[in-house]
Amino acid sequence: MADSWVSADSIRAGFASAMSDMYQREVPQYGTLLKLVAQVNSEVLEQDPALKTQLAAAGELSRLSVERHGAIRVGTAAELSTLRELFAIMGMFPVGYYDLSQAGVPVHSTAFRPIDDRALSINPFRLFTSLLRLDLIDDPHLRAKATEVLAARDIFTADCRELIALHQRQGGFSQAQARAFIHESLETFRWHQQTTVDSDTYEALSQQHRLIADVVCFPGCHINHLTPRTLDIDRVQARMPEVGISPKAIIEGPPTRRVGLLLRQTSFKALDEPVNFTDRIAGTHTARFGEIEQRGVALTAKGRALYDRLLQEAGTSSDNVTHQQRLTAAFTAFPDDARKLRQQGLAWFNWALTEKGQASPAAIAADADPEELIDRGLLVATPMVYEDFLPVSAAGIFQSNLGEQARVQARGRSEREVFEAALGAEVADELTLYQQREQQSLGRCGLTRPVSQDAEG
Ligand code: OOG
Ligand code: NI
Repeated sequence: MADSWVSADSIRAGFASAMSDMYQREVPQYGTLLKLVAQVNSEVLEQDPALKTQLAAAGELSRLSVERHGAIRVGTAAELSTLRELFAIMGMFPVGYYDLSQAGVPVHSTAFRPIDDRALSINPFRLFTSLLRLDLIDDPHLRAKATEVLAARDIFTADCRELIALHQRQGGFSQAQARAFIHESLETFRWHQQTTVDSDTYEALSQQHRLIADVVCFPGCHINHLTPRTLDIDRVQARMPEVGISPKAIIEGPPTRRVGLLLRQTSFKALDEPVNFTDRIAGTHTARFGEIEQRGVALTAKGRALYDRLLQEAGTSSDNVTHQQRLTAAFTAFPDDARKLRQQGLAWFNWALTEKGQASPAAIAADADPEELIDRGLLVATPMVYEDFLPVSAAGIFQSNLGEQARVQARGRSEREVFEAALGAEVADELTLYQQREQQSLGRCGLTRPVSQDAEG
């Protein structure tokens, strides 16, 4: 039986595509955005054959059209740990810890995503998953009310829970079980117009923080955005108004570069959607939005520290042209050349033998200098795509979708241990994962030299 189980990769791909179909029906502007992104991506590839060749060689071309990330928010430890079990079935594991209270948002988070090269190149679907921090609600009565409302709901269908248990017993799913599992899982992330609270409770929670109302007042944890990956975010941003979408003013993250860094993102404002409260009063809720992103190279700790410093130095301005000029000026201090990025230990790369390299194994000594092998045409190094998130430094996206509101105060130490206890597992360290993948790629080329890592990072 075991060899006929459906692979986790194919369950993830099926789930990601079903989620995208559902969100297109729920939020038609997301469908419009997908079309625009697909069009811009195909134009970019047509105009830049070298990029096309590079992406194809890196196994990234095939994943581009299915590549998305999404975000969800849950209210309890039990919900989070069941999600961990559910996503494990799809080959998605918790990577990274994000303390959003630093950005004034009362949650902490991880990203469920595939971790190895093969799974990432098949379908890198990532879900940014936040756990509400009820301890950041000041009013004890309101905190108690929120706790009670959350305790009364089950965001998973009974069939979904049974399928998770079945998978744990069997160690896999048949085709029919995988289909049923995708169908049942989707229910957890569906939008509900009917809230679980009366209008006064909603208002009180919303006053505390809009995001608290978003997590507590609904029967499920609706997907709040899905984000396609574009090859030219400046172009998509410029053309969004042509298709009736008004983007936020500023593209977040680093400026345009020859070797793109980390992540650039922009979004359109959340929609006001009609909801019904349990006291039969009608209202609106604002949570769901659209976003696009352009992914660049993953940075080492040293590279990330430099990135954070330069981003801080550049500051923000309200108009995108000025903002991008300031970023570009600040980022002249960040090398924009693949070799310099490697030599200074700023970014991660995937190494592979060229045809010439494969044909001449004797030319490759285990302790050879990889840069020299590149010069001799035996080896290539491709920037490793950043697979994670930057929600704190891109706090503009959070804030633009939460409106002007008092920020919660970050308190005390990082709550990472609390988060991991709720999750029921440790989160993987993303830097370790990039380093391992780089090291493995060198190993496949017959090189044993350790990736040099600057400890000062
Ligand atoms: C998550 C926001 C994080 C991103 O792209 O940085 C995120 C949320 O709003 O729940 O999706
Ligand atoms: Ni996002």
